Amino acid sequence: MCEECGCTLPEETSNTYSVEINKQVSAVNDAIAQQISQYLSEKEVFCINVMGSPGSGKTTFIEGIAKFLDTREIAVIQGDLESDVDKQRMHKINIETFQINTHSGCHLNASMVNRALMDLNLSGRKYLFIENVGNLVCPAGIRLGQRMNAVISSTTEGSDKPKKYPVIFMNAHLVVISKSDLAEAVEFDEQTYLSDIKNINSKAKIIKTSAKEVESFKEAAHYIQHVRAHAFGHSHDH
Ligand SMILES: Nc1nc2c(ncn2[C@@H]2O[C@H](COP(=O)(O)OP(=O)(O)OP(=O)(O)O)[C@@H](O)[C@H]2O)c(=O)[nH]1
Ligand SMILES: [Mg+2]
Ligand SMILES: [Zn+2]
Ligand SMILES: [Zn+2]
Ligand SMILES: [Zn+2]
Repeated sequence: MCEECGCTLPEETSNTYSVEINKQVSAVNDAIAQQISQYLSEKEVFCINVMGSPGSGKTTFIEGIAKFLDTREIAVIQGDLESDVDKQRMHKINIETFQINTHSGCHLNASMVNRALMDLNLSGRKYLFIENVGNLVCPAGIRLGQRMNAVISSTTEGSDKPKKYPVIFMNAHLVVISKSDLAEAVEFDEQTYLSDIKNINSKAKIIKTSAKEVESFKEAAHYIQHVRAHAFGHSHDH
């Protein structure tokens, strides 16, 4: 059973005892996340928790926006059940990356991020991207010390995702509609999608991207730059 998100908690065992354990585990996680947040803030490293279904385009998103940022200013933590495939992709574009393998774990937690931070060199970094385990449910409520939640949601998953998985969208600062080049082929209903998001979370910034179009990642890169400047009180042009 996952005591953090409680995702595999069978109904008959979700008694007061397991609910209590769940709360305690979550309090410990939040305390570590708070420390991470403070540590990163002191260094003015802006942390983005990149979430979304398996294959939605999370790694592609980081690759895409890295083209509009200085890669020396980026560090990445990759979370996957197994393999270092995504870490290798980051290395290909010269981004320092720490790979976490959760084995059966359905999301990252703050103590995993804490471990990764012991290894990562943050000097000169402005951005820390944490690519969470591909999952539209469990990562939603687990704090990692991030300043921004980005949900990568691809057209190929269908336009009903905000309605069916509201929690992750509710907490998103940035929603990226990825694979927009495939929208027509999969009959993605953008109007329904956008109006559902508006109902769930009217403040989320929504950006469309396509891996086939390098320029489509520019807006997201600038948005992240901009929010970072605000977060650390830097003066900047609009
Ligand atoms: N046509 C098209 N394909 C895309 C786009 N973005 C990603 N893909 C493809 O979708 C697949 C998954 O992309 P990734 O970026 O690896 O997705 P991910 O969310 O990081 O996947 P996991 O880490 O395994 O959860 C790859 O084959 C990509 O080439 C896009 O905008 N258009
Ligand atoms: Mg990936
Ligand atoms: Zn969990
Ligand atoms: Zn889970
Ligand atoms: Zn501003």
